[in-house]
Amino acid sequence: MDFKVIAGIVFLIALAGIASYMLASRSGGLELVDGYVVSLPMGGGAFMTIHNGYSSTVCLVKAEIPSMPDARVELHQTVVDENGVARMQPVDKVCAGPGENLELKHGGYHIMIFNAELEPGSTVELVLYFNNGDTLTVSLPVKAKGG
Ligand SMILES: [Cu+2]
Repeated sequence: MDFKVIAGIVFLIALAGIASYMLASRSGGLELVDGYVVSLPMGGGAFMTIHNGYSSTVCLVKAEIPSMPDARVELHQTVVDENGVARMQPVDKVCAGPGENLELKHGGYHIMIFNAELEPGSTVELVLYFNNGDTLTVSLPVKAKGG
């Protein structure tokens, strides 16, 4: 083999190494970017952004508040009907594509908490369950409505 062939092989091996490193560093899992809970008379609403670092779509399928076993926690979506009235409906899952953010925000998907007293200024811990078997525990600050 002459030098050019050897140099070419060395270059390809280096490329393969870089590619596998990039793949490995991208399978970083799920990470909370930001979030908070709004206190409401009957419970509250949880809003947050979770980054999906996986190379496949991941869906949030369930949420719990372990410190409040009586609380009912549902995944909701706000939809505007044909009369322009915004309503909330339960959904099975909220998904994020590979490398994308899972967004729970006002006017869209959110976590609804019933039968719980959430005190503004306190912190509430939610456990989030995903369809790939992952669980993510997040501590979120509780805010007053409009605050
Ligand atoms: Cu809701």
